[in-house]
Amino acid sequence: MKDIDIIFNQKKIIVMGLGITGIPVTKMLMELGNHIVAFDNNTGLDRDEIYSRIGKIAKGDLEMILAGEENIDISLLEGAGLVIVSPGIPSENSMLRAAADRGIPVWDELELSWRLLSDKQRFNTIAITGTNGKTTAVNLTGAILQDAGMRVEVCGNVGRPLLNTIKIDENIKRAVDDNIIRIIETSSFQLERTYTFKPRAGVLLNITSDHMDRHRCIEDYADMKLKLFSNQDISDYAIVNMDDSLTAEKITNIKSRENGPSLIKYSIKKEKGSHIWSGSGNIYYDFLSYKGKINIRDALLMGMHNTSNAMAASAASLIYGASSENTGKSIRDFEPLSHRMEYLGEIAGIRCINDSKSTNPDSTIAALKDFTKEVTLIMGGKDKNMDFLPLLAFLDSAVNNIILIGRSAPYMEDLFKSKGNVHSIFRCDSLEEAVRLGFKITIRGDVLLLSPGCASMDMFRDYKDRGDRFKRIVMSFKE
Ligand code: UMA
Repeated sequence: MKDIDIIFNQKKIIVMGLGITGIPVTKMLMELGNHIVAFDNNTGLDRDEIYSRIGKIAKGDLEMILAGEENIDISLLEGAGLVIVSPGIPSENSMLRAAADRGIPVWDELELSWRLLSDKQRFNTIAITGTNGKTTAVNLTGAILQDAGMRVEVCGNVGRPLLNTIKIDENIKRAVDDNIIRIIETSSFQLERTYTFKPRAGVLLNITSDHMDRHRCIEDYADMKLKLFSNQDISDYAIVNMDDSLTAEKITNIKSRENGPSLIKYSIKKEKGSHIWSGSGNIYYDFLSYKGKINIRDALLMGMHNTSNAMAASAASLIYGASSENTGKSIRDFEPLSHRMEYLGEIAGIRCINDSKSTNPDSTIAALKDFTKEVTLIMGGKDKNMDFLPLLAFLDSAVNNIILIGRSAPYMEDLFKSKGNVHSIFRCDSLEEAVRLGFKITIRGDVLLLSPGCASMDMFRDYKDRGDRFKRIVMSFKE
């Protein structure tokens, strides 16, 4: 029996986590007639809502257990053939450790979905990973290929599991419809429990400090990201950002592999032996049989980091047959996504920008790169044991005032006061208070920027909730 056959054999399967991935996984496995035991450590989840999201399914059945980790009965693993785990659940979880001890396979939803794809469908995959810029890069690649007339599905960590793009034919035990190009945003959490994943084009945007509460150190985190390339062979492409020092260092491993993927390197300037570079409003490319230039002058996406994202998206799109002209037009027309350097306009004489998606120090660095001493920066939130030292130089060059919020505020205040050069550091208990202070202390014509560099969950539901509230508060100053 092949591994994937297990899901067609009406078996007992464990699903860990009933969130964005766990619910469609449970639904699909029930539709195939399996007996599902689903766990979630959040005892506050609404059972009725979960049942209604799964819908009425004639086949299969579901045993739902909502309990703290310490109250979960490991013996429920008895007779189970497979565990599908949500990305946010760490491998130290007692149920996962017990499954590993018993030799029961533990897969991420990405692994499950990948095993259901046909060879042609796998050939039509682009996977994009990196600490920052993933969501912009997948959406931009999707826009380019769609504008070029192709059928595309943007999925993965972007908030839409790969499984949601798949329709299974039980007779052939595979997904149907070969003519879709799937662009998959891939996180380190997903890659951790992925084994056979082999995208035709893999893109690594950057690796900087993030999720250090989950991965023990930056090396472990980098190793997870590099799993993107580990199954690739000579028929595949590894597209990498040479401006990112850790990425540039780690790709030696890809270079030295016999029959490894074609390495396509990009950087803002040509010097780094790159195949793709930028200059005078253009992206230039010269790799394999591809050579030409793409006009990106007056693109709506701002900043050098976005030129870099555009180079990555261009490389992946050219491989799938997009032309220079179409690619340039799609990049120029692409509107920045909400909560990512989203310009809210000049309000009470102050330029306001919502960059709530910044959840690690490097994304705040990217936000500050285009400014000189003109920014009042609102930052702080839930820290993930990240390294804030590289941020200091950019605070120095771009920021006049720092307003700190959230759980990390005391730590950051100490760090910035002892090591940095920005003297105006304030602490506020709420975002409302921070914005009010921001309008008071920012000079007319300068910038009020929310770029927290931290996760949001200490004060908000998620980064979108944080950004939406920022926008509402800022807009109230219009009057
Ligand atoms: N849960 C437990 N025990 C735990 C942890 C979580 O029972 O120890 C439960 C939670 O109560 C929740 C469920 O597991 O009900 C699922 O939570 P989850 O957050 O792990 O997973 P999903 O809701 O399935 O969402 C995941 C990604 N979440 C994470 O990686 C944490 C989503 O990325 C992704 O959009 C979605 O799959 C679809 O692929 C979010 C994210 O924050 C946006 N990603 C990180 C990032 O971008 O930095 C990696």
